[in-house]
Amino acid sequence: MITLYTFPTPNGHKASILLEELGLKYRVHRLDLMAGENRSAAYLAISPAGKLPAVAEEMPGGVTRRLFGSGAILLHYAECAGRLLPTGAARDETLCWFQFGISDLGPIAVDLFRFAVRAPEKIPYAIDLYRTELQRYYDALDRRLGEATYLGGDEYSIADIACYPFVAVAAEGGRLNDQANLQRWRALIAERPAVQRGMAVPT
Ligand SMILES: N[C@@H](CCC(=O)N[C@@H](CS)C(=O)NCC(=O)O)C(=O)O
Repeated sequence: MITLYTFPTPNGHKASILLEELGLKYRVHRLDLMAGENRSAAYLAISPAGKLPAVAEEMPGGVTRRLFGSGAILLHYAECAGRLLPTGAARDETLCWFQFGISDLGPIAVDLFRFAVRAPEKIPYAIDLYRTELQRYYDALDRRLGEATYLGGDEYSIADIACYPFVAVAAEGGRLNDQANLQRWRALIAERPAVQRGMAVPT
């Protein structure tokens, strides 16, 4: 059985969308961040920096597999299932946009949130820097989606899952008005029943 340790955030939603898309059976453990559960010794044994999402999977022979970070979770289960990661010509583009979602789009969106919303003291330089950088990423996604249906090409893949939750947050905030291709793609992904279920985890 797979246990998904998560919280309602874009990084957590990447993992729950993936598990829903693959139809894998899993139980959800909603981390109590307010109580510091993600910094407990038990959770640090699964996710060494106390970050979510993470997965613990009971394997035959009493062994537990742990995976931490949305990227590792997406890649691992897509490879195991032989789905959502093309093996042919689209693999390179899929991996590039997958990585873009994990290491560019996600971290910059989180940093903008920290400086623009969370920071007790608002620093205009930092807010402008992250807002401009994030805009640059939305523009890159928009150009790519002007030439292909999905980020990897003709097929829906882990590249789309790696980017979608952060794009959905931007769309809800009314920040995608100039990116028609990105809006078209967001609506297409949002229609998927597995995406709708994954975005509702944890309840
Ligand atoms: N690179 C990681 C980033 C994970 C991350 O930053 N998770 C945030 C939630 S979106 C978190 O764990 N926040 C709680 C904390 O930092 O204590 C991934 O893609 O999963």
